[in-house]
Amino acid sequence: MKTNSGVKSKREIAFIQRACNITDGIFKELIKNFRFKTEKDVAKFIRKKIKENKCRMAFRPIVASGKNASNPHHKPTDKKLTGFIIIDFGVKYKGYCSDMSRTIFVGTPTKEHLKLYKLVLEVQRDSIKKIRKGVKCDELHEYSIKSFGNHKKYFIHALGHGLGKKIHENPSIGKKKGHIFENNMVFTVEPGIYIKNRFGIRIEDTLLLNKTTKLLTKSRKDLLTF
Ligand SMILES: [Mn+2]
Repeated sequence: MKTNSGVKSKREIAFIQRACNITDGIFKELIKNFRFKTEKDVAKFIRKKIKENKCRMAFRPIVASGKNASNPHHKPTDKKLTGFIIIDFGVKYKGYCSDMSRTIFVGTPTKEHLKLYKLVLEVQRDSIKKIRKGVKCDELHEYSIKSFGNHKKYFIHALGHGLGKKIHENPSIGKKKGHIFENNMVFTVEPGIYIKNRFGIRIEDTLLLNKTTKLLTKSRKDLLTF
């Protein structure tokens, strides 16, 4: 087995599943105790919980509120939480990464907010359904863009990426050609919408392809409002 093929061993998959379970646990605690005021408050909580679980960060957590969420790589600030909040984090368990994004809402969402949240969720579900052994990764990316319909110009990054010891590994699920889904690949599917100076929405899970596609991160995806 080529180490950079994106195909993982049983042992590697078990470690990634554990990292994903810990990620789900941290998210559950986060929403149970949601009294945070700023992006940094949320990021600090996540970092504390990662340490308590004897893990490392897979990458610096992204917490992006309101306009800041229109930048997919935003760094947490002292900005007060308002509107859509993208929370993107992962842990490293025995050297193996998880990666998950959820978008929650602080305040009262409008009809447009609800409609767009639903759209991102549907694009994620429809894209996941298409994944089979032999499917070309760039064609899945293309399919997800089309699924955004009139909103496709707001989807500005790749649909997903493999992960393992590193947070970005093969396969690449974007414009790049030559990557094909195979059994025992672990990867993310993370469609999003980024409307400059307004808001952003991203929903991301870590998944395993093993005949069917299984979610390794299982946190709830209904729009939580606080
Ligand atoms: Mn990711």
